[in-house]
Parts: sequence; C-alpha cells; structure tokens
Amino acid sequence: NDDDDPYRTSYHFQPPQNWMNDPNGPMIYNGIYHLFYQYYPEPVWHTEIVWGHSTSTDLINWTPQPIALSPSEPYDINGCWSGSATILPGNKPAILYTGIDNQNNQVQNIVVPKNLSDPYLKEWVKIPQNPLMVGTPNNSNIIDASAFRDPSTAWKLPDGKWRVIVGTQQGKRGLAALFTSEDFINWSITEHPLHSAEDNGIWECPDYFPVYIGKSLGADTSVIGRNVKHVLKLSIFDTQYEYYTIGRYDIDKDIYVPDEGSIENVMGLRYDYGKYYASKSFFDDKTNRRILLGWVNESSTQTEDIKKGWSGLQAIPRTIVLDKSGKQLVQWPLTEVETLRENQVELLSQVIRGGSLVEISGVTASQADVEISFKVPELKDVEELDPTWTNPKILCSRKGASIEGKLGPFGVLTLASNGLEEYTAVFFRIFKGSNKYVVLMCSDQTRSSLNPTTDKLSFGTFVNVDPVNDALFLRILIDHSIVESFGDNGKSCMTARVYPTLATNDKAKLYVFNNGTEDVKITKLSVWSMKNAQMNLPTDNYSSN
Ligand code: DQQ
Repeated sequence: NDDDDPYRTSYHFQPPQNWMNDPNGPMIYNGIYHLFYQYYPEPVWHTEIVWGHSTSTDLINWTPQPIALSPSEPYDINGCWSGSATILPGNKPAILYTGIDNQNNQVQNIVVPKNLSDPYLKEWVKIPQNPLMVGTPNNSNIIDASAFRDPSTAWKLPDGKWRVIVGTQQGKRGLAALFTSEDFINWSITEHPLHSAEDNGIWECPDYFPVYIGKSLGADTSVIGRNVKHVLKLSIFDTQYEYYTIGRYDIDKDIYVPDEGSIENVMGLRYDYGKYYASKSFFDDKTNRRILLGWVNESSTQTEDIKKGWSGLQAIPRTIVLDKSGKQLVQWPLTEVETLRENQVELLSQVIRGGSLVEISGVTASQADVEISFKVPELKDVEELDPTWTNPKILCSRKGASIEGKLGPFGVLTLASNGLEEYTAVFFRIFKGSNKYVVLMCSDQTRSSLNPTTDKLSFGTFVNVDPVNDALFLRILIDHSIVESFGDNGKSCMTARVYPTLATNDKAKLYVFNNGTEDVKITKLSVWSMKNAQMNLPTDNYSSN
C-alpha cells in the first residue's frame, strides 16, 4: 500500500482498479469459491455494466479471472446487472441475472458454464431461450419492466418446482415477485408475490434463505421445516439501506410471513447500520456455513474516485446465523480472515479512567484486527435517556466521541493521527432509560479526515446488552479506508468509509479512549496487525475490458 494511494485496502476485496458495486452470484463449486461483481472499466458506474470475476480457496485471497458476462445480445445489450447462482442437480451451476435489453427493459436471463471441467469456470454461455422472465412495459400493475431486477438464488420445494424471487415495484409498493419452474428455463409468475410492502419503492437484490433454530450452522437454500426460520432481506433503492425480517415460510400459500410487523411499519433490522448495500448470501456446503457478502460504497466525491482510479469495496465475508433469541441474526467475520493476523499485542485487565486515552502501540494501525471487551465496574452516575432520543443515528451525531458524558463515550479511536487532528471513533455510551439501561453504539466519522469534501455522517444503533451483567465486546477490522465494526458479538454491525489525510499507512495510530467521567474497565484487548491478502493482483489472464 503506497503513499500515492493510501486508501487502497490490504485485505478487503477489490478489483485491480475501476468501479465495483454489488457482489453477484457468490458460490462454491468443486471446492473453489467464486465471486462475481458489478464492474465497469472506469471508476464510475455506467448502465452497460459487466460481471467481473475472481476465485479463491478461502474467500480472503483472490485470483482475478476474465470478465464473465458482458452485454452482447438484444436482451442484455444495455447492461448485465445483478444476479445469483444456483447449483442445479448433478452439480451444475446456473446463474440468473438481469439484462437491460435493447428497449431498456429489465429482463431475467440465464448463463451456464461453457466447460464444467474448468475449475475456474471462466467462460459462461447465454442460452438461446433467453430472456426467461420479462416484465410488462409501461408500468402496468403486473410487472414494471423498468424496475424488475436482481433474481435471487433459487430454491426447490417438495412439489419439485423451483422458486426464485425478483425485486420489483407496483407504483410505490415494493415487491418480491415469485416465479416457479419445473426445468429452470420456463418460468411463470405466481398469483401473489412472496412478500410486498407499501411505500418502499423498488426492492433491489432480495435475498431469501432459511436459518436453523438453535444451531450455528448454515442451511442450504431449499431447506424447510420446523427447525428453521426464514429471512427476507431487501435493499431499498429509495434510501440505499437494507433491511431484513425474520419469519416463517408458508409453503402452502407460497408466501413469507414476517414474525412481527413488516418493514412497512418498522424500520426493520439491518445487517449493518453503516455503509452496506446489495448484499447477498450463499450456502457453503464444504463448511456448512451461510456466508454473506456486501458492497461498501465510497464516501468520497466522484472527482476523488476518478482521481484515485477506483471505487467500491466488498466487506469481509461474514457468517450469518440466527441468534438464540430467534429475533435477530448474528454475523461474524469469516475465521479465515484470522490467517492474516500477525504480531499480536495484548493488554490484560486495565481500568480506563474517565477522561483518559491509552495508545496501543506495536501494531500497524492502518491494517489491523481489534478485539476489545469493556466492563462497567459501577453504574452509579448514568446519564438519563431523554424519551425523545429514539433515533440512534441522530443521537450518535449529536453525541459524538468528543462530547463528554458520564458512562461513555468509551471505545476505540481508529486511524488516528499523531495530534488527534483525525480519527474515526467506534464507541459505546450508556444511558438510563425508564426501566432499563440503554447502550448506544456509534461509529463517528466527523473527525475522520481533514478533507472537507468526504461524507462524514455518523452511524449508530442501540445494542441489546445488559451492561450490569454483560461485557461489551467489540471487534473492529481496520483497513486503510474502511472501518468495519461488530458490536454485541455480531448482532450490531456498522461499516464506515474514511479518508484520513494524516493518519495514513505507518502514520496511523490506535487508541482506547474514555471520554466519560466514570471509569470503565477493559477486561481483554487483543490487536493484530494484518498481513496483505493476495488481492486480485493483475495476471496475464486478467482483461480489464
Ligand atoms: N445495482 C445493480 C442492479 C441493482 C443495483 C446495477 C443495486 O441490478 O438493483 O449495477 O446496487
């Protein structure tokens, strides 16, 4: 990572250069992981986007492969948009994706590998039956062909039919349109969508999958039964936020029934309360995990993206399981990322006095993995939670790391400059609510860069822990221009993009801070410097156009 481009990551996925957005068609085939991604050979998005492709044996070190899909036919001549892979019987992968056709309508197409014995599946063929699913143009109330995209991974029910959902809208109603097929080629739309909600606008990149109850294993997409719940995740185009609900799959009616309310009433749960979009999960049958990938956009201006020659990252792949409460998901960075750890620095139990700052030295703070546990010795003097403070994101922006409190803010200053002109703070603040303590977790970007043009909005969420009995555990993956934070053992995640001007490469520092008046205790802290992953280093077979 050189000084000319201090924002390039050392272990977060990115192509050698140019634009990347959504992860597409992640899968494992004969022991090799495949990640495709929306790619354009300039640092800016264009509608005529193509599918970049990389392969890996551990989802951390990546080898670039040739472009897998690009516009070529009347049904995708204006762009190869997002889609998903399904492994068909006989171990045959198939990818459904959205084509922007010659009328600028959105249609769903299929591609299959040209040569199943090529371990890297470099070449994909568009079959003559394409397009397989088309909308009805002119915004009729059937399918709005101008907003009909992102087919999910398909699943099969005991009736032998495949199902797939495609994101769409009817007026302002967001929908997961459901299609069924016997042969994966001829698809028909069902009478009802799998799910829909008022006032959402188009649902992009819908993901629908089972999660086991009381088991930390992933479930294959077609698993049904009493031992699973179902998750529906939607990317809301209008807000560029993602929400998920947990519920039940009524297979007789072929509808999804969220457990409580639907996202039309509640601003549902989020995988990530920071920057994270167009995510997609897949089942890894080699390790029995469900693995989640998500796109992390820039927070810089387009001019800056053009200057640095690239835009967009993928978050570290996360395992995803149902929490024991059954009410939310737990995400955790894949254990494979730990193979990059080196030079561990540890700090055993230590009290961090109110108003103090402790530097963690001996680490490469610009690319590090942090694990820290806080315990609050006493809950004597706790700030009251004003009942109007219901929006954690707003609360985090009003009460940033520099605003002194009582129990907190305490946490970590990442990517900090020597004189603290710059830092990205990840921290907790504890309040006293009407009948319980309320813990707020924030990622505060306001001081992340002296560059005035980057977006520095703060992120936040309320964390479901009891500070009297539980420790507050925080994991942070820092990588030059990304800070990925996992609070509450993976129930509250938030990812930020930051662009320090002073705290770059070897000049970045790491601190533990407590800007409250009350003492807090670190019960354990481990920090590792992270080695560089093998990240799509250009090879002869890489073609960037
Ligand atoms: N990005 C793709 C679309 C998808 C959107 C186009 C989500 O298929 O709806 O690049 O970021």
